[in-house]
Amino acid sequence: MRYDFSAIEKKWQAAWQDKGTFRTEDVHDMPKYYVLDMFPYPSGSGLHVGHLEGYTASDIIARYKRSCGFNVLHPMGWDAFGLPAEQYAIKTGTHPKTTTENNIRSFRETLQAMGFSYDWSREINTTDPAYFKWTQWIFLRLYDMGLAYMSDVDVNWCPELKTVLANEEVDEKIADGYTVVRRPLRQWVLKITAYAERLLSDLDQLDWPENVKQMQRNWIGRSEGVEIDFELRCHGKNLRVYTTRPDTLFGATYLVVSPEHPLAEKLATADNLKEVKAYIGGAKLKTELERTGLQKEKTGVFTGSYAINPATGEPLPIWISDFVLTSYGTGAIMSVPAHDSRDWEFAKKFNLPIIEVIKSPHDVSEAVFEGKESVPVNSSNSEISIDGLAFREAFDRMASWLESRGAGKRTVNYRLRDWIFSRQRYWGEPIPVKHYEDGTLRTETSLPLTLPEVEAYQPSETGESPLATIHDWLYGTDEHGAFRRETNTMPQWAGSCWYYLRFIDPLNSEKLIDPKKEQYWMNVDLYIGGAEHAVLHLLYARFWHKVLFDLGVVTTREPFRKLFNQGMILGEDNEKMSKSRGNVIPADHVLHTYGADAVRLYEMFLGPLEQVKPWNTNGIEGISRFLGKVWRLVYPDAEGAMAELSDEAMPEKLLRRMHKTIRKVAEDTESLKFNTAISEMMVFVNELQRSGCRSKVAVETLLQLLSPYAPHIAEELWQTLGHANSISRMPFPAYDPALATDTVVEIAVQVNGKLRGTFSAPAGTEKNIILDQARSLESVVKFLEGKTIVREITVPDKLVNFAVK
Ligand code: ANZ
Repeated sequence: MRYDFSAIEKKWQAAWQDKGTFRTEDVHDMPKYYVLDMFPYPSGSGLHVGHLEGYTASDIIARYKRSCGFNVLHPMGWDAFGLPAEQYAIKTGTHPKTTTENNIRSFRETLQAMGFSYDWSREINTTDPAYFKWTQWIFLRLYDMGLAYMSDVDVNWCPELKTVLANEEVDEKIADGYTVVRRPLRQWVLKITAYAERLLSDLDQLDWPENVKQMQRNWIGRSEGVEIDFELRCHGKNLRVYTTRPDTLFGATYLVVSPEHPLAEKLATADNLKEVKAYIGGAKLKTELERTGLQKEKTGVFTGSYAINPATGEPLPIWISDFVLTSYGTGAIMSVPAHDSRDWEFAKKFNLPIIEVIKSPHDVSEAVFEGKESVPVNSSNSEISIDGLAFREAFDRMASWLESRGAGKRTVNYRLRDWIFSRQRYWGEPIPVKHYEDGTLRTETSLPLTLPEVEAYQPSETGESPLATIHDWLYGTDEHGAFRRETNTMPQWAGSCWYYLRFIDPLNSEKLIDPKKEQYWMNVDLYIGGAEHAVLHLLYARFWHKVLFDLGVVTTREPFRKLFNQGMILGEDNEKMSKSRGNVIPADHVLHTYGADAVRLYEMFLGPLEQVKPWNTNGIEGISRFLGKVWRLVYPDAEGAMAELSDEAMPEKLLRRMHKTIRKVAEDTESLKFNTAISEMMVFVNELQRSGCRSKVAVETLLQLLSPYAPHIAEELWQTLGHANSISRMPFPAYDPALATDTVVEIAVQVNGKLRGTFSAPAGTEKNIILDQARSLESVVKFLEGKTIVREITVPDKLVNFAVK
C-alpha cells in the first residue's frame, strides 16, 4: 500500500463531517476548554501558508485537549464586513454579499482541506442579519447606558476612502499611502474612556505576552499630573494647562495653546489677529502626522497676550502651535524649554527664554543627590521651595502649594480617546436609530435593521454613506412622527467585539447568549492570532466585554484568559508575503502538492511558534519523508501487505525512549512548543525503525502522539490496525515517570586496570560522550598526562578502562 495522502485526507475529512466527530456538546459535566482563532476576513486573495500557521496551532491544542478529557469548543467563522468587498463592489457592481459568499466558500474549503477539527455547526458570519441583530442590540445597550453618543468631532477623514477612521487606524492607513486630514463631522462616538482605568488594571490578571499588555498600557496612556491655572494679564481669566512636571514650573517661560483651543483666536491682540487667523486656518489642512511628527520643524504664532506664572509672578507670552494636541489634557501647555526637547526646539526657533531648573549630579554638589538622579534648582519663592528635592517630593509639594492657592489641581489623564464609531460606508451594520424632525432621536424597536439594496456603492462627497440615497429605506413615519434613518454604519471592528460569545450559543434567537452556557464556557482559555491586533481588536473587545459584564450578560471580567501571538511566516525571500512582491505561497498550492498532514507538521516544525520565520520548500520535503517512514511502520513496502505487529516486548532502551517521548510531546504540546515535540517524535520513529522491533504498542503510541499534529495519517493507520473508533477520541497516552526519566549510572574509570575515579551519567549515554567525560575527569587526567592511550575498553553503563604506554 502506497501512502496516498490525497485520498486518505479526503476520506477522513468526509468521515469526520458525516459522523459529527467534532461536534461539541453545549454543556457537559466534563471540564471545558475553549480554544479560539482570530477569525479571518474572507478576502478575495484567499488563504496563504501564513494564515494556516495559527489555525494549525489551535487545532493541535484542540485535538490534544480532547484527548486529555476536555469538552473542547473550537469554532470558526467569518469577520465579513469591511472595505475590500465594498471597494470591489464600487469597481465591478457586484454586491458585497455575493463577493463575501464566494470568498467564504473558498476559505471554508481550504480550512476543511487542512483537516481542522472545527465544529462547523457553529459557524458564524458577522454580516448575517441573525448575527448582527445582536451587534445592533449591544449598540442600543451602549446607547441606553450613555456610552454611545453623537458629537461634532474633529475626525480623521480619509479623502481617498471617503470615510472617517478611528485614531487606532490612522498610522496603518498612512503607511498604506492614504492621506488623513482633520475635519469636523457629526459622528457616533463610544465612551471607551469611561473604562480606561479598568481596561488598564485588569491587564494584570491576563496570561498574555508582556509586549501586548505593554502596548495596551501605552495606548491607554495613564499619566498623573497637575492642571495649573495661569492668570491672563488682560482678560482677568485663566489659561489652564496640563503638565506631568509641576516640579519644573519655575522654568516655564512661555505657554502654548493648540490652534483649535477655544481661546486661541480670542487671545490674539489686534496687531497679531491676521497672522493668528492665518495660522489657525493652515493647521486645519494638515494631517495629524504633519502636525505632531517628532522630526517636523516646529511652527507657531505669537498671540500678543501674556499670562502670569503663579510661581515666579513673571508674565509669560502665549503662543499658538500645532504640536500641541487639541484633544489631550487641556489643549494647552506650559513650556519648559530647558527640560523638554519639543519646547527647546520651539524656544530656539522663536528666540524665547530658557531657564534651567533641574540639575544632575555633575553640575551640583553631591550632597543633595543622595538617592536621586536629578534635583530642582532655582525653584523657590517666598512661599515655597522645592530645591534639592527628589522628583516625587518636588511634584507633591508643588501640587499641594498650587492647590492651596486655588491655582491648580492634581489630575489623571489618559491618552485613550473615545472611539469614533460611525463609518460612511454601505457594507457595515446599520446603526439602528431614527432621527425625527424635531431633532429628537429614537432607537429602532425591532432588530435587526437590515441593509437595503443599493445601485451604487460609492459614498457621497458630503460624507454621507450610500444609504442616504435610498429614500424608501431612509424615510418613514411612526407614532412619533416622520423620521429619517441614521445612514452611518458601524466600523469593521464591531462584529469581532463579541463573536467569541456567539460561538457558544450561535442559534439563540431570544438572547445574545444563554446564561448557563456562558457560565460553562467562558473565558476563552486560549486565543491565538497575529500580533497586529495587539491594540485595536483586543482593546475594543475587552471594552465591550466589560460593558456586557456590567449588563450582566457575561460573568467574567475579561474575555480572553490566555493570548498567544504566532510569528509571521515570511516568503522564501525572507520578506513579508505580499501580492506586490510576488512571494505569496498560496495555501491551496502546497496543500495539493504535499497534503494537509505535511503542511501542518511542516508549519509547526519551521521553528518556535512565536518566531518570525521564512518558508522553505525544501524543508517540507523532509517532513514528507518523515510521514513516509511513519507509513512504513505499518506498511513496510509499497507492494506488500501490512506489517505483522505483535505484543512483543520492547527492548528496554526503546521502551525508555517511548516513555520519554510521551512525556516530552505532552509537555511541549501543552506549552505550544510544537517544533520540539515533532523532533522528539522523529527521534522515536528512527529508534523504532532501527530496533526492528514489531511492537504494536510502540506503533499505536506513536500514532496517538502524532494524531493532533497529523490527524489523517494517524486516523488511517489506526483504523488499519483494527480500531473502529476515531483516534481523535482516544485518551492521550500516559507515561511511566520511572521510565521517562533517565536513570543515572555510576561509571568506573580505570587506567591500566587500576580504579582512578568514578562519575555519573544517564543510562544509555553514547560511548563517545562517556569516553570524553572519562578522559577529562580530574582524578584521571594526571594518569594520562604524557602517556599514549593504546586501547579504550568500555562496558556500557559500567566501566571505562584506558590502556596506556
Ligand atoms: C511641562 C513639562 C516639562 C512637560 C518637562 C514635560 C517635560 P504625558 O506624560 O504623555 O501625559 N502636554 C500636555 N498636554 C499636551 C498637549 N495637548 N499636546 C502636546 N503636549 C502636551 O505628557 C504630558 C506632558 O506633555 C506635559 O508635561 C506637557 O509638557 C505635554 F520637562 O509640561 B509637560
